[in-house]
Amino acid sequence: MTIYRYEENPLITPLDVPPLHKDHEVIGAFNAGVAKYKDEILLLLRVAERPISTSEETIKAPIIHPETKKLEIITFDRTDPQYDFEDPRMIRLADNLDGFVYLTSLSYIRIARSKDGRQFTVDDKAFLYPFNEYQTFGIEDARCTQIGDTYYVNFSSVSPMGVCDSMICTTDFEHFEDMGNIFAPENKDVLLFPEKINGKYYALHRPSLKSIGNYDIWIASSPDLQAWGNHKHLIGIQQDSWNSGRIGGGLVPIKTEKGWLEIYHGATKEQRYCMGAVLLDLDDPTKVIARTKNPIMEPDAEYEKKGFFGDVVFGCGGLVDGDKLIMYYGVADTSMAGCELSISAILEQLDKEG
Ligand code: MAN
Repeated sequence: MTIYRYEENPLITPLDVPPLHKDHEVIGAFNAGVAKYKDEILLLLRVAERPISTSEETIKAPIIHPETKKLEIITFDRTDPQYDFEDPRMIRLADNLDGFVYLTSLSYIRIARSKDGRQFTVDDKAFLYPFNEYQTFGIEDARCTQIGDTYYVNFSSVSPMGVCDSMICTTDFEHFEDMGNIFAPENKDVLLFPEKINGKYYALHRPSLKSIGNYDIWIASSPDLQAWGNHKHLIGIQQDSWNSGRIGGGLVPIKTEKGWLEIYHGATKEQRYCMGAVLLDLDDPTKVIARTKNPIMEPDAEYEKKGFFGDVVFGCGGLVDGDKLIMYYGVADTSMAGCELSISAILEQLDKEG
């Protein structure tokens, strides 16, 4: 697959984003949802801020207090044997690595705007800042679907109650209407199809199973974008491959002559993240027509391999211009990059490998 990565990459780095909180540093501006609004391209950035560390011996975890709604910092002693500090993204219980305790940064959604798609200016304020008790650990990884004049934004709400999927809608990217949590924990990577199909809305979602089953992609439908049902397993992880650990929806599905083209992410058990493609039936997107065996994109450039959490390409949105897919994607849980791919080339790969 020929991928044209922009010369300006990474397009937005943490250095381009001044922190909103005093004594904090921005460690990530990544995994952005994408929207075309008026004459601008908007990236709905996930901005991660962490308290600046003042000592090597401690590590700090930021949370929004559920009652006071104020930012609080909890300090851990790095030598405390109760905890595991191996994963830079979180603090876990040493005797139960699945037992999640705190995140080391707080994420929220901030908008970056561009006229040419390469030079972006980041807003001074947040667009979506934790606003309820499901978001005390932050808001992450937005996907944005335009239906008519309304933009629906799906994102992960993270709190000690789990990671659930919430939705807001907006018509101006200034104000929004809260549409609540549409998928219960643990679930991530929710995105809406851009139109009704046979009278129903469709969404992809990714339940994160803890007892039986894998981190696979599911599909659900809804008459009104609120009540989601008819859940079906869409595609699963593949053993011994680039997507053996987990998969999840990536870009808003693209309507092509051959079917709905979904570009999704997949990771190995060691958490190397690539992008793959799956083609779904135009009239019934619960039917899979083809799926690429090999990824369409792998971490390759230096900025994709090295960062806060390296070896990650993570696309949450794109723009279509004829045969050209402009994909904006998070790199190494740190920055944003842009690239262009040919839609017909992706469809050819699906034809060959599917
Ligand atoms: C994983 C990673 C983190 C994220 C948490 C909570 O550990 O995706 O970046 O903050 O989950 O969603």
